Amino acid sequence: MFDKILIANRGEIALRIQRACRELGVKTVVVHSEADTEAKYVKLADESVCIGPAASRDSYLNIPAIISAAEVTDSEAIHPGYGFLSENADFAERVEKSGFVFIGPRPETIRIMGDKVSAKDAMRASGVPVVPGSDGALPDDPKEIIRIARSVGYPVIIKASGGGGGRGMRVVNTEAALINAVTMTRAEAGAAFGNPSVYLEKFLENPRHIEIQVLADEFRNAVYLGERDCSMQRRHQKVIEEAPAPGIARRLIDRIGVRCTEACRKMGYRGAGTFEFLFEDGEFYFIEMNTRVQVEHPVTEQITGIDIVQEQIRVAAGERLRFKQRDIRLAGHAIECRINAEDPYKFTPSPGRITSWHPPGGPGVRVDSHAYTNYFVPPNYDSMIGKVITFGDTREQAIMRMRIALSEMVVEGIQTNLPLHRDLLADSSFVAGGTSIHYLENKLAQRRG
Ligand code: MV4
Repeated sequence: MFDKILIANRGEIALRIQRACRELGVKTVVVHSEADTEAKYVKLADESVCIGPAASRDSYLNIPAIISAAEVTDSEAIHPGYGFLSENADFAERVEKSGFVFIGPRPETIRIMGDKVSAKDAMRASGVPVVPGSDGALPDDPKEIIRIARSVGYPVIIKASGGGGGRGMRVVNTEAALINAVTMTRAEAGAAFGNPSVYLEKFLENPRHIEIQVLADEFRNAVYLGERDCSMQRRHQKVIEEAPAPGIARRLIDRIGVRCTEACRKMGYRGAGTFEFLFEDGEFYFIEMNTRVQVEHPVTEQITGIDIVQEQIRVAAGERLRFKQRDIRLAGHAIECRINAEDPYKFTPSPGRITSWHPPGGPGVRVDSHAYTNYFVPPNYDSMIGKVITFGDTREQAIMRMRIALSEMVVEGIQTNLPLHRDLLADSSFVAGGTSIHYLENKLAQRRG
């Protein structure tokens, strides 16, 4: 096991990684910006290094500063958390070239998954079902593009190979609009990602977002830890996640999960990863793979009893996975509400000083947050200030516990989205389960109109 790990992130995930390290007996170094100097999780770390001003590009995205911090503190490995540099293949490569372990997959794997066309190619090769479409980048010839779209059938969606997470996409309903949409998406993709390559897919109109969590070691052992339903989202920002996904037969999930682990073995995948699928009419369609730990990993931890962050660190240190697929047992149900410092219905950010912070507690309640009374939420970063996770034997119990947790929780001094969460936990469609990716935006539009 490592002696010391550097955490190249901030906020709740920096604290989460620190806790995993403590349990493993690993010392921690936290790097931070000038805006995060006073944060309690920075003071809790064994060591901390200020790596630059508040702006992310000068601190949390400053690769030379992070590598220097690892050198001066004699760290052995770097955990990138989520966001920031976590899926930057060049960063992973420079970490390894500098003699440190990157806690995540090999740089080549990150690069393949970062290019959505090559990611889909890799999945197809392993028998993971993908959305029907161009099976590769679109050619230049308009006649060829028209032929492909006809064979797929309208509506179609044009996506940038270098995009992902909802960036660089355009829906096309008719042949008349096709070529212009391809031209525009190419131009935007070239400017935004330095890669004008685009591909085409059948547009699924009312899917759910279901993702499968995997863990793999460097000896080609891989397991899947069930699925998460992340359909409750607004503008590609997830709001509530849960595990398991309501109403999907276990044998269907198992069939896809096995394919995901086969893909991991074939790629030589190492670490934690997530296969994202759209689920419609009983079928799974792969869209993207995330090569990092995700915000919503706790719901999977609660139903499997596996500490995903500790396992990431163990496999990065060269250990073998400590369980086989038959050892993975799913029990109960978990729900996560992301708590954001924002106006609950206008969604404008609400940074500032938290004058009182009363987190919930009791049976089946977990709070992952770096916030506290008198904590100042900086305006420079993502607005998420924590996560409330509840779990129970059944979905009904997890829902009841979440309602109680949300009713107990008090945050003063800033606005939060707690009122939205209280609304959603009382929403009859949410309670019934199985809402699509468009549900929340439609609900919010009705509220307005
Ligand atoms: C799609 C789709 C419908 N059909 N692809 C958006 C984020 C990116 N990961 C992929 N996205 C979508 N791809 C096809 N062929 C609809 C979306 C989509 C979406 C997906 C997951 C979660 C929320 C979403 C919100 C809008 C659109």
